[in-house]
Amino acid sequence: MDRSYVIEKATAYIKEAQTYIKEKVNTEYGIDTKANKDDLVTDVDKSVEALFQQRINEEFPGHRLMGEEGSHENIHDLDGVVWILDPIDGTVNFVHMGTNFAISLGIFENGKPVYGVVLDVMNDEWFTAEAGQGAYLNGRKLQKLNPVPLEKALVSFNTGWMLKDEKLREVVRTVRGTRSYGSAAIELAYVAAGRLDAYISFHLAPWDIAGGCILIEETGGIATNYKGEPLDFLEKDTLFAANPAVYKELREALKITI
Ligand code: 2AM
Ligand code: CA
Ligand code: CA
Ligand code: CA
Repeated sequence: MDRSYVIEKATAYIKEAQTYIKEKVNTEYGIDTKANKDDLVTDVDKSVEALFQQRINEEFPGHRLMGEEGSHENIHDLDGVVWILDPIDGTVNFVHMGTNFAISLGIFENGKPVYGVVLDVMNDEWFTAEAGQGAYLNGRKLQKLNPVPLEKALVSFNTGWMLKDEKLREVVRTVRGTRSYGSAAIELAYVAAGRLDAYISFHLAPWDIAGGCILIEETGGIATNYKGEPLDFLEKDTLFAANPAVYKELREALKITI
């Protein structure tokens, strides 16, 4: 695959999608629910995925798309080139807030991440990373992550998880602060950028993490499932992503053993 050409085209498609989403946000569009009443999908999510499908079919007929809004149903392996797309990550934020949502894209070749992008659409922050080339925010190179002690860490997880777990509540008392942004892709990008020191989720899909994981990798962070196993980009799973020092201390605090 001609990496720089694919990256150039991917960037153009994301820009096109960004322009489209900015036109649609704060207008009337169709909204449906999926797995439960709080699991939203809009016509805008679907149109963005369709845009990528069309562009990829035209330009890269040998590549495949694994997107949240339907195209993933055809993907059962990562052979060849696969674009793993979340057309809008943070749909609840898109609908309720009109901001704090992302387009997340990871391009994989034979199962290996080659390129990742998380675009915070309304704030125009482009987090990008090419395998082995470091990660960037709006073209500026992100620094390798420095060690942070757990007491000075900002840790992110959905507060709903905390209700179920005393160990997580204990962590809340230990760390400097907790945050929850409602977009896994943005939270991963923030860990890579050192804005957050850890992000935990108990239920994510490949398209939530495919763009962000390569950012973490390229800034020296660690991203595994909650058990500490390597991520699988074909299955839904838990996620534990962090600054390397925080990864270790936080897992000890949560008493996670494999
Ligand atoms: P989404 O907006 O693309 O659905 C919300 O905390 C984060 O979890 C978002 O990144 C959201 O992605 C993701 N998520 C994954 N599965 C979800 C589900 N079943 N319902 C709501 N959010 C989900
Ligand atoms: Ca969704
Ligand atoms: Ca998502
Ligand atoms: Ca989505």
